[in-house]
Formats: sequence, structure tokens, C-alpha cells
Amino acid sequence: MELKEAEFVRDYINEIRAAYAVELKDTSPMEQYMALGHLIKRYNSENWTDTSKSYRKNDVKQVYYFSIEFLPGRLLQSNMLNLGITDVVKKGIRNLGLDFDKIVRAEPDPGLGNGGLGRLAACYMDSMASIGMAGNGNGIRYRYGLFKQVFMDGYQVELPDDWLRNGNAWEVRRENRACLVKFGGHVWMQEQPDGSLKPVYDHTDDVLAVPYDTGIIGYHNVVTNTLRLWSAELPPNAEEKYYSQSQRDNIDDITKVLYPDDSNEEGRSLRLRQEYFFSSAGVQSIVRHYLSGHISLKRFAQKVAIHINDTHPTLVIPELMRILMDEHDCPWDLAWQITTSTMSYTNHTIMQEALEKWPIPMFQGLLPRIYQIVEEINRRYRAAKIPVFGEDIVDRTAPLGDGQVRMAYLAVIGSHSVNGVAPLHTELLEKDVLADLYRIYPEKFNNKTNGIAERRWLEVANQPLTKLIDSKIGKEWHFNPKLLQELSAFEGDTKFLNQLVDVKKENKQRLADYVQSEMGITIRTDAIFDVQIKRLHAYKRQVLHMLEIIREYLEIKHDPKAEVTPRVHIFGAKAAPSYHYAKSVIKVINALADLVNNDPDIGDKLKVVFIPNYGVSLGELIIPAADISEQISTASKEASGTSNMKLMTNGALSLATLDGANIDIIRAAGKQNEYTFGLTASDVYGYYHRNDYRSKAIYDSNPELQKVVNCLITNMIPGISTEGREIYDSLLQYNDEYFVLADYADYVKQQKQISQDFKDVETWQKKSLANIAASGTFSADYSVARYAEDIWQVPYKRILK
Ligand code: H53
Repeated sequence: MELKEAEFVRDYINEIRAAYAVELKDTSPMEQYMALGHLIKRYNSENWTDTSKSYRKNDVKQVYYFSIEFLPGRLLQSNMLNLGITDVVKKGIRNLGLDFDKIVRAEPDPGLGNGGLGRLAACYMDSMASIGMAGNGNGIRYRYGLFKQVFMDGYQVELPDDWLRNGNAWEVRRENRACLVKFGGHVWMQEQPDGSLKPVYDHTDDVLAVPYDTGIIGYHNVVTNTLRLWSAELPPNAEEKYYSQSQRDNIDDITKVLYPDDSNEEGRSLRLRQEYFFSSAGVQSIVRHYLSGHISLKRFAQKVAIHINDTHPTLVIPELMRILMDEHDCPWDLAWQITTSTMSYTNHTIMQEALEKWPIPMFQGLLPRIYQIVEEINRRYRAAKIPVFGEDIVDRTAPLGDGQVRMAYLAVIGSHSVNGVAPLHTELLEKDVLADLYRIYPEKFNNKTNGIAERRWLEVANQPLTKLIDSKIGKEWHFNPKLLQELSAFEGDTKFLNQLVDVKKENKQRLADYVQSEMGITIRTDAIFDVQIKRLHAYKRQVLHMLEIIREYLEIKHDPKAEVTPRVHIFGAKAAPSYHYAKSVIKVINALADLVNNDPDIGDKLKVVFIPNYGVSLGELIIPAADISEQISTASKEASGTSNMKLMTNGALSLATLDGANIDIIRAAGKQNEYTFGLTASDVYGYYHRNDYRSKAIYDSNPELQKVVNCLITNMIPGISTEGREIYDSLLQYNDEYFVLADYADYVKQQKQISQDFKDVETWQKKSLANIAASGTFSADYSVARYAEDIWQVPYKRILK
């Protein structure tokens, strides 16, 4: 948008006065931020209204991306960027004598997700708007986001994330679009005058779902889509009907807090209520919107695509069936045809414990009508498939089985498309996790490799690098990230390579300043910044990284005078509050950090920093500073990974197993520009099939490994007698479920190679450049374009080269 500095300054001062009735000089950074947010929202309001109007006028097919998590990150800078007003606003703010960085930091980072899944949903929202596609988000407005992590005595402590305390500048509450979501009660069949039966749903517990909309601003294209998050409230007739305190609490609880675990579905009834709540509210509002512009539901699937992000929103399937049949008198077959043509599903994990299953009695009690529909889906599925495929395979894949509602199977059966998120992951779905369903519906399966919002992770997070890239290849890559490839022409340009070194140094300094001021640890910027940022989980193997740190420590202790390449090991990771083992790993890494960082023999050769409260905002600080990107999951377990892509685009070299999208990154940037190691997915499956993995044998045959692992139980690291033993036992007594010891030697070899290679600045920088240049294909712009073409069948405007 066009904005003059003088106009901005005038508007901003007025905004501050109107909102706070004080002079600018007396406002806090929070007030300055809120006023700026409101002003930018107002500047963009016409785009938002016009976008909705034009979708309606042109009867454009809409995509609704249902996700129980969205992790958008702070919106101020990315909205300014996408509107093209960054320079003007920054200048205006500076000339008013305010500190722009402080204003940026005053914005709470909405923690409405746990990790990769929620961040992916947010990246996709950005890209859908940016390529000019009618894509809306649908989720939950949690009053408390993911807990704030602090460390006390090295242990993780969780504090509530009261992110709405000062209000939310970007959202619009739309009470007039609220709808009722019904739980519990009874269903009975009432005979109609024509003799047919119609379900009547009685004595329900009703919850009012109120939408809060946030405009998702496209990149330089006047498009603004909508992210709709639902909040649970008392129904409007609350005064007339008596609600006990516990009923009120039950309603309040639904959208109170995000479940802080993304890898272990505990099957709690509150979680199921959350899932039905936003699925039902979302589908109701979609049908209502559709019917405001169409007379018949017959063409619904031509105008609406609903996407199920992981299994959590799977109930959109029976919910749409319910609305079509019970509220619009659709016969089953037509309703089913409309529903399956509308729905598509992405699977994000092969981990069994993350595949949702609900006990039937709980499900039926909470959602009696929805259960009837699921039962009928189940009955018809069995009736249709048993004659063709036999009873065994149909038993194994039916939506109901073993006394449970199996959400992933329901999602596959009720959708026209099922995709994994990286080629290896999709292959494993087809061959293993969903192999039976793949046999029955091979045509539904496809791969859509994940992507990232390139602009946030470069243009917002790494402005120095962005400027440097622009100076070399212009700005067209902002619209077509694959054009970053043009950078490879400068591989031999020593001056440019040196400039890249300077940029990295500047970013490392920024992170070092943060670490100094927040943690009191001094780190040197000429050290290798070796970064592992992701949820704490056994399969992501922070333990392997930890063993390497112990090894490096022992090596320096053994010969303090020997020359080493200095290193800083940087971790960011939250553990689910109930994940005991993950919390022990945090404690041990923190204890190790204390030991290493304070040992005079070590000095600044080796440092370990576990930065608390990792999230999108910290990612923006850490990622641009990284030299090494640790992507060391047990092969087959990480469906895709996306931090691998963000780190790559910021010039980090991957130290990676052949897992998830690492494989594609390695292929894109060239094997010689990454460090790969370890078992492959088929090696891992080989061990499973033969059942012959013996971690103890590996331990017994490697004296160095013994020394390292033994440090967990020898008191060398103070204060971890319980936690060290727990990890030690997991590796040896419980046979090392994630093959840490199997990969240890190969991993160490690559770490040693890295220490060697880092000394050759020019060669290193060439590798870094190769990563940046090849990273464009991992832009979410291309991913959503492929979803649009292959799955959703919706148009988009940007021409992607
Ligand atoms: O989803 C990411 C993947 C990543 C995978 C992650 C994920 C969650 O964050 C939560 C639940 C779940 O089933 C999967 O672990 O590999 O990159 C986005 O696809």
C-alpha cells in the first residue's frame, strides 16, 4: 500500500491519543505496540473487506484449513512487510523518538500450537494469501497458549501463557456470526408426516461458539484472507436457563488452554470436546456462508474444500454429514458424495502413540448423533469392502474397531485425498502405517512436501542477509523463492562470500548479546554455532547431541592444550509437562552446560546454552545465527521437519540423518554441502523385522562410547544422579528404542569433520551459499500451490516460476 511518512506519523499520534488519552512520550512500549497494531489493521481493512467481497462476487471456490494449532508468530513485522510499509513505518517511529525494536518485542507471540504442525498451518496461511488463493484458517482461540518455559535448578518449570492479557490488536470479534455446538443429550427418531424418520436431538449441553477473525495479509498483492478462531462461551439464553457453576466451568474449559503435547494423544474427553467444538462451529459457518450465496447444496463441493490437518479435525466429516442430512434433508448417498468430495486429509506422523483413537463409550456419550453417523459410515464401509477385500483387512481398517473410534481411518475413508508431508513419509504411510487403506484406496494417496514462509524466515528474521541477496539478484525472489538459485552464480565471488561471513557474524552477535543478557553466558561469535531447536522428544534424539558434547568435553579435558575449533551448542526445546523422560533430558543438558561453561580448562572452547522458552520469536533470533542445523531424528520417525528448511535458507549446513525432508534438502543442496550419517529408514525397519538390535553389544565394542555414556552415572556431571541413570538405562537396559548408540560413531565422525571443515572459511561459505541458493524450492508458496492444483482444485493468482 501507498503510505507517506507524514501521514503515518499523524495517524499514529491520533491513534495513541484516541486509545490512551495520553501524549506519546508517556506511553509504554505495549501501548505503542497496540496502537500501531490497531492502526495497521485499520490501514488494511479495505483490503480485507474487498477480498471477501470479490470472493463472493466471483463465486470463488474457498479452502478452509482446519487445524487445532496455529502458530503465527508475532504479526507486526510480517504484516508491515506484506503491506510494503516497513521502511516508512520504521522511519516514522524512529523520528518520533521511539524504539522500534522495543515495540516489536512488546507484542505477545501467540503460542497456539506446540511445534511443527501449528507452524506449518501458519506458514500455509501466509502463502495462500500471498499467492492469491482463497484460503481460510479455522481453529481454536485458546485463552492460554503453550506454557512459558523457565528453568529452575536446570529443571523445566511451566508457567501459564496469558497472551491475551492486554487484548489482541489483530483480531475482530464477530458475535453476530456465532453458532451453537451441541454436546451430550439424547437422540430419538421422530416420525414425519410423510412417514419418514428424522432424528431429534434433546437435552443437549449447548455451547456458544464465537468467532474471532484475524486478517492474513498477502505479500504485496492486496489480498487479505481470514483466520477464524473460535471461543467457547455461555449460550445467549444463559439468563433464562439455569447453569450450574460446573456447567459454566465445562464451557469455559473448552477453549481455555492448548494441550501441551503433540506426540501423545491421551484420549481425554476435554480434547475430544475441543475437537468437535471447532470442527462443528467451522462447518456450520461454512455451510451458512455457502447458503447465503447458493440455493442448493448440490454444488457445495465445487465451491468448498475442507482440509483436515492431522486427525484432530476429522469430525468435520460426520458433522458435515449431519448438517446435510438432518438440517437440509439430503439423502445419505448424496451427503456422502458431497462430503468425501469436499474433504482432504494430511497425515503428519507415523508414531502410533500420536494417532488418535477414542473409546466408544466416551465418544458416544459426548456426541450421540455424531456417533450414530460414524456407526453408519462404519457399517456401509464394511458392507462395501468386505466382499472385495475380505474381512481381515476391513476389520483392521474400519472406523470402529477394538472398542474405539479410529480417527485416522475415518479421515482416510471420508476424504478424497490423503497426503504425507515428505516423500519418505508418504512412502512409509503407503507401505506400513496405512498400508491396508492404501490397498483399498490407492488413488487417494499422494505426497505434498512441507514448506516454509520464506519471507518471514528471511525478510523478517534475517534482514542483513535479505539485503545482501537483493543486492546480488534483485528482489524478484521475494515472489518466486526458487530464483534464489541465481545466487549459485556467485560461488566464486570472494567478496560476496566474505559479505556472507559478515552477515552471519552480525546475526551471531545479535544472538550472543541475547544469551549474554538473558542467561549471563558469554559466547564467542567465531565459534561454530551448532543448533538444535525443536520439541524435546526421544525420537528427535537430543540425547545423541548431548553425548557428543560429553565427548568433546572429555577430549578437551584430556588435553587442554590441544587445538580445537571452538563450538557453542545451542538448544531450544520444550518438553510436554507429562513427558518425564524428555524433562530428564533437559535437566541433564542443563547440568552439563553448567559443568562445561564453568570449567576453567574449557574456557571458551566449548559452551552449551539451552535457551529457555523456544518458540517462533526465539526461532527468528537463533536461526539466522546458526552454522550447523542438527536434524538427527531416528530415520523414519520425523515425518518431514521444517526447522531444517528454515535453517537451510539462512545458510546453515545440515548435520542430518536420512529422514523426512532432510533427504530432499540433501538432494537439493548437494550431498557435498551437508553432513549425513546414520541408519536409513530401511535399516531401522530391518532391525524391527529381525528383532536383532542390541545396544549393549555396540556399547561393549566401543570403549570411547562407554566412557561417554558412563559419564551419565559417574557423578562427573553434578546433580543428575536420577536423571542420568534414567537416560543411561534407556540406552542400555531398555535397548535404546531410538537407536542412539547405533548412530553414535557415524555422528561423531561427522562432527569431527565439521570441526575440520569450519576452519576453511571460504569452502564453508560456499557450502552455506549452496544451501541458501537451493532452499527456494522449500517455500510454502509452492507447497500450497500443489495442494491447490492437485487436491483442492482452487485457483490462485500469482504466476509461480
Ligand atoms: O508436523 C510437522 C512435521 C514434523 C511432525 C509434526 C507434527 C506435529 O508437530 C504434531 C503432531 C504430528 O502428528 C506431527 O512431527 O515432522 O514437519 C509438519 O508436518
